[in-house]
Amino acid sequence: MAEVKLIGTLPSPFLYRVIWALKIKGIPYEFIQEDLTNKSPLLLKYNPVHKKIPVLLHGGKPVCESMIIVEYIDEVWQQNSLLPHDPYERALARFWVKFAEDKGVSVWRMFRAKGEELEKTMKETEEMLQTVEEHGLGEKKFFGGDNIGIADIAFGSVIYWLEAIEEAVGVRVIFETHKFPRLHAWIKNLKQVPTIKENLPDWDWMVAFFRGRREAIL
Ligand code: GSH
Repeated sequence: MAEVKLIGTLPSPFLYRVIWALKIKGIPYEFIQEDLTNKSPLLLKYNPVHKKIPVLLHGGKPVCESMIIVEYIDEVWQQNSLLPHDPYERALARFWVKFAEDKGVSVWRMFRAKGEELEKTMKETEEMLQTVEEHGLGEKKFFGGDNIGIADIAFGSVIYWLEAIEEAVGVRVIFETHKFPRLHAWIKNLKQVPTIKENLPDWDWMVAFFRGRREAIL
């Protein structure tokens, strides 16, 4: 098996998508910690377009963009499939991945906002959660049914980080309204999957990290 390396910075939610996929597949890898305040020649060489982490190196070849990396991992290592085999189910999974990509950014806008802008981004985040609650989850354990799949990986990094961002920003509107029983059940299911549970950033450290970053930005 070609050597696998992962360039990333903790506690990036995009990085964790890739970590989870590698762990679910049982692929050993070397982690290379990147300093985003002083980007390394390695990162600039392997992701010259966006200069962002995560970057997966497989046999020396780079793959960029977290969800593209997750799909790549799923294609190369076929055990514990993350995408369904059925074409229609596959399309549905990709639909929710795209939704997470398009709408999940409101969480990061929340992190960087205050006052009216914060209110606006919280509303956008709430609308995103409402849509997932109504149309994404149904009565299923995970997006695709009984097993964790690609849409869970995409949303896991949005929702778990949202909980930490709420803590850091000091707003608890979204997660204390109990408007989202399916989402709450889903996140509980997700955190019970051993490969996820064992590979989450330390909660207190992450909240302190985001608090510090927010103070520095605003
Ligand atoms: N769409 C990208 C993905 O899914 O991989 C987003 C990756 C991303 O935003 N990474 C951040 C980064 O590298 C860290 S969380 N930022 C450096 C920069 O913007 O210069």
